[in-house]
Amino acid sequence: MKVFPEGFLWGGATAANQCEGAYDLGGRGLSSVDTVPYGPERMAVSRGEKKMLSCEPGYIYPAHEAIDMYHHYKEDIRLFHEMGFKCYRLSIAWTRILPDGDDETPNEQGLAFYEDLFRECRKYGIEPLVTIDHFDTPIALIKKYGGWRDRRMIDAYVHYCRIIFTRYRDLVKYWLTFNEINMLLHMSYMGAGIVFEEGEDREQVKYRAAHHELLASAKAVTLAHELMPGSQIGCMLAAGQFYPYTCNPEDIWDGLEKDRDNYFFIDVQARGAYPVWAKKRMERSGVDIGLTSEDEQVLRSGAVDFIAFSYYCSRCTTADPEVFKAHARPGNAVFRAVVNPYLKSTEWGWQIDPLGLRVTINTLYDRYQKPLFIVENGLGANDVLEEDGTVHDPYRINYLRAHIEAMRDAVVLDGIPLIGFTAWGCIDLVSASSGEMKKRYGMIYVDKNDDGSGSLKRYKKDSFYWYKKVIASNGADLDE
Ligand code: BGP
Repeated sequence: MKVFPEGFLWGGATAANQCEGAYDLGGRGLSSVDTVPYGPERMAVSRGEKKMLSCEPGYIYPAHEAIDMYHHYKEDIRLFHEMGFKCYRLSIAWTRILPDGDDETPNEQGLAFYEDLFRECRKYGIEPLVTIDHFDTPIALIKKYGGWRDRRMIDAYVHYCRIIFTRYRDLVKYWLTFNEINMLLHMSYMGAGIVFEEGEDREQVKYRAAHHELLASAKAVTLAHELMPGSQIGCMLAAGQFYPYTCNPEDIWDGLEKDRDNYFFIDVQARGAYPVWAKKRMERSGVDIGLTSEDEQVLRSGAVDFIAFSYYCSRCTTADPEVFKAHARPGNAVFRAVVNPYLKSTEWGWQIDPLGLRVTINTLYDRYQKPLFIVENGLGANDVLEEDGTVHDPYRINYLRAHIEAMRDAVVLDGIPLIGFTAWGCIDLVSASSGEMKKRYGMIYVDKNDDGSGSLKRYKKDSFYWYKKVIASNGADLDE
């Protein structure tokens, strides 16, 4: 059965800070994620509520070694090829290229590292999909400017883009400007290098930073088209529709407003202008982003070519504070939401909703009419490595199968143009929200533990063989 279009980009996704390690090798400078510790303070640092701009004694910083892909990338890409990957999404660590974020001359060792990595992909016919900034702000720029709160970040970012576009124009066609750009509202240090100061208006700081990232993104799109004709450059949303908890119109409105918090970013990146409601909303809450007519021109000419997104789960919301209190998602969740009683949850409390993926795909296409790309989806679970080196992960296969089926329905039944699907953390890596290794997403197991111990040896899980079959059949064979 022919289901997915010819050339559909099947593959996997990672991010530099979650897998490379070698944080102080090859001339690399310190980056925001390098100072986000494992343990109870991680969320406060990620949100910009606790200042930690250097590595302090007594803490574990998972990004420092991660799974040491810096030294294992040839082996890892070979394994991706064995699975049949057509595409590999990765991010460039800004400070490998520019250790201080805005150095005049780039670091040749960093440039050479990615050049070799891209060549390795090309050798196997794997299309690289590159995230320019995946939770990655150079510490030197955080110290100099206070992160993306400052407009001068835009020039630093464009300078970085010019360097990588020029160097990799013959090796990379697909680019993403910022990973999960809407995350800066929730994890402001991770998403924008922001540490809040005592008593400052946080909404004002966040939306200014958002405006600066949106301008930087638009400029990157324009520059990419100029320097790399034929390149495709996209935005990237942490997606997942908000469902109203009941059909009470108050809940419907609440859902619409919460969705707008996220679409706010993509509306600008896809259409090249702020929507009317966004301007009014900022005006009502006294937020001034410093929008000029020149900015409007920049945004207009820098609309993206495609919409990429991550999807793990849908979200559920209520306008009633009592209902919220009674049903709030447990733990330190990134998105505030209530538990959807119709859905099961993962070990980490993320609700499993494959049909929600079809809902999300359709909503995004209705809204933007641009090709879509699912660049993250997967299940974080506590896998067991057996004595004989096998890992049995039927739960991951079930999760992925159900989501690929929903994606197939969106493509085949609804006719939505989808460029590809890259499963998140195709090889085990550090969890962004929790810093854990034991929250594993991979089809390849890496022997590395939360306390930093482990041989770093790679093992194929059952899902490895299953995904290989899925890709070989272009999505027609989803059976185990
Ligand atoms: C997204 C990020 C990724 C990744 C993923 C899974 O928010 O883009 O970096 O980590 O979520 O989340 P986690 O690692 O917190 O389980």
